Amino acid sequence: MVAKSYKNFIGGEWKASSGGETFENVNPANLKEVVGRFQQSTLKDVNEAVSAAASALPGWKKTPAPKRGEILFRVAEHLVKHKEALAQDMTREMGKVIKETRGDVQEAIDMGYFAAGEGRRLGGETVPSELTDKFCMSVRMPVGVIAAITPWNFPLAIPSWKLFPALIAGNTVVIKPASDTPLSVYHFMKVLEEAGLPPGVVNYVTGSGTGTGTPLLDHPKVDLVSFTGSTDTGSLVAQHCARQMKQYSLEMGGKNAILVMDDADLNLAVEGVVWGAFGTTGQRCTACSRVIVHKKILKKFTSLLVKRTKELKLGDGLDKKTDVGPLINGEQREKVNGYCKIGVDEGAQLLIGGGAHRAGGCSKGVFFKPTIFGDVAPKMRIAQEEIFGPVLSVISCRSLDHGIKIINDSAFGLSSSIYTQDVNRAFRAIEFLDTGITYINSSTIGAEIQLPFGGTKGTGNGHREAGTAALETFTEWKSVYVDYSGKLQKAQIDD
Ligand code: UN1
Repeated sequence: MVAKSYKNFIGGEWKASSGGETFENVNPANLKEVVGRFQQSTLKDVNEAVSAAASALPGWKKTPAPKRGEILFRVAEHLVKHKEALAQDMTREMGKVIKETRGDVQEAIDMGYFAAGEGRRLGGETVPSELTDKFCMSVRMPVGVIAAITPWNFPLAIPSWKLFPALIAGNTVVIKPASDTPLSVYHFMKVLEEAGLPPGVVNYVTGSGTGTGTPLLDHPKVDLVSFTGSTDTGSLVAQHCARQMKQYSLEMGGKNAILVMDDADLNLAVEGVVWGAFGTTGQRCTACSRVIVHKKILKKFTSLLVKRTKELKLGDGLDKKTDVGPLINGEQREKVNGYCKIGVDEGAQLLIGGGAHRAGGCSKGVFFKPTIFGDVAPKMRIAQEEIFGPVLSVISCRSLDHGIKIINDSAFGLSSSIYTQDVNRAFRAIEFLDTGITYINSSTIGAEIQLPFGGTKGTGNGHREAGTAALETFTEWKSVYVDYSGKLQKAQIDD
């Protein structure tokens, strides 16, 4: 069967790339299945997309925010209508299990409704003036044209975290999705069109990082770049933006940890660790890749953990019985495999997994065995570097403070968790864990959209996505002073 070809969306029209080239999007559970062909966009396509976004900006900015909200509400309604079809296609292009792709679509729906409501708030401040007959307030203004560069692990949710808040605030957008998952964002564009978003408000160009992404970053009419992806690429984004003094928000890596104390409900903790480490095949920024276990329960916890991990069933994510789908592509499998070798060389003990999985119909795809290393020292590379695969390090600790210290000894600071029945320990962990998100008696994954999402240290550059915090990224403050005294009043000047 010839794979369907998908076009770019520019200025409200579906267009082939000016260069005439396309690339393949394949199913990681079966590399022979081509999910679709997408445009290899050129500098010319990018220029056209940015011009379309710039032309649409005045009209969209002028549209009252509650009206923008009504359109976004309709977008969310259409996402609800197409949820199952979107989830099925997402599993085909990305591999994660169908329950999780439904969750990914749901996260976009949640964000749509949330942002739509924000159209009737978009709050600023009114504060007193130091002078009589003078009124002071701050209002939010859009930043301008936003370039959204999105990853493959949350093919719809993460684009929605960028588009909905950007749009409600009155910005226009050009989005470039990851080349492994352009189909989910294509469907998003169809939904935006169906919901009546005016032409040019959102534009979609697919293609490679260098051929499409870099020209987009560098386009002088792009005012802000919102990026989610690897730390290496994030650093390049920052360098490119800095040259033109552009704004940028970066959401990058994690080395998230769960601390299991000696008073924890061990079965609950095992479930949380397994879900955090092997859900989405470990390919979440929030994935749990370190579990720090109190030495008193280390042996028991580890044996329960390995036992539970053995039960996980690998396979095609569309099969309802599958717990763990494939990795995204062969390159990623090489990387994960390389880290397993590093772990063995560093002297960690391989407890389960450690290599590709080809049995039981998995030979056609990019599967990897859920892997656990024991006897991991906190400074080992497998305990410090982001692997982005189903590889978990078990590290022992002596106390709460020791556990917290190990967790904080990381270049990243996205998500953390503690399992304990002791409220004092829980609050101490909330206070001292240096991460943007902390869970108590729950895994490191599963953030909800109404709270800020992001991390400290190398995870980001101080911005947060989601919640009302996202508005800080996508708006500029304007402070307004209204003097109704009818005379020249001078602030800060003594009479
Ligand atoms: C990501 O991994 O980049 O908190 C996003 C979670 C999801 C989002 C993850 N709601 O795990």
